[in-house]
Amino acid sequence: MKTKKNVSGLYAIVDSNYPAGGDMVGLAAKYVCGGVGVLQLRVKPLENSQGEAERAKKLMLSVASEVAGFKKNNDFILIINDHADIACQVGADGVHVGTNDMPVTEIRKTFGDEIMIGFSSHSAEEAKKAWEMGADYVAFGAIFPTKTKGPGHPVQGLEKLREVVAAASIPVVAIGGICRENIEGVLKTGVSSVAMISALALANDPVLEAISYGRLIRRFLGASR
Ligand code: TZP
Ligand code: MG
Repeated sequence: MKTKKNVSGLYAIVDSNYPAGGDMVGLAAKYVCGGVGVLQLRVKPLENSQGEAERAKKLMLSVASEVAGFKKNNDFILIINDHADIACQVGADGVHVGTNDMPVTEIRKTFGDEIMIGFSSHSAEEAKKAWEMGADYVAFGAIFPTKTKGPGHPVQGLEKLREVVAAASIPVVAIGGICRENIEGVLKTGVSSVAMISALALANDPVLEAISYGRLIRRFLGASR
């Protein structure tokens, strides 16, 4: 059996709506060039209709197939948001799901032990479910206010993040509104990894930004562990 790698360091997310209509493969290439440890591809339907869900899934398959090709010459963990079947089809490392997706236990049963499973949690109770169900890592957020997830999304703050990290038996990935001004507080909680969408996608030079955040995170986690 393949040994599963642990999620750690900078976790970059390429989101189809951020920027809307952007070149997902091009941005993924930049993050890989910037040495990210983990890269997630995220394509959300723009509206609640079967046609739109199909369009989004088709786009995901095409982007994921291309980005999986980068794994030949680069060492990074590739995660597909929502679609375990696409993750397996393109040879990605894992899938990331939330409470409204295929349950973690069912993904395990269907796709086996080798697939890495990440679970999105938005409360300490939901986070606990992640390790109880057999996920490999848990994402917790939004830590800070963020426009990327849309309005009405609960903000958890650093204190709750600290509690989740202390209770967790699997790596914790912090997400939501994390940027240069607040990342040190996040790293001090003992998280394994920091996920970002806008702080990387909006940078003048996403390659340099990924390199810089990656170094900062490694330096901090290396020094404190
Ligand atoms: N889940 C919780 S917050 C969030 C997601 C997908 C958005 C993260 O984006 P950003 O731009 O890094 O705040
Ligand atoms: Mg989902």
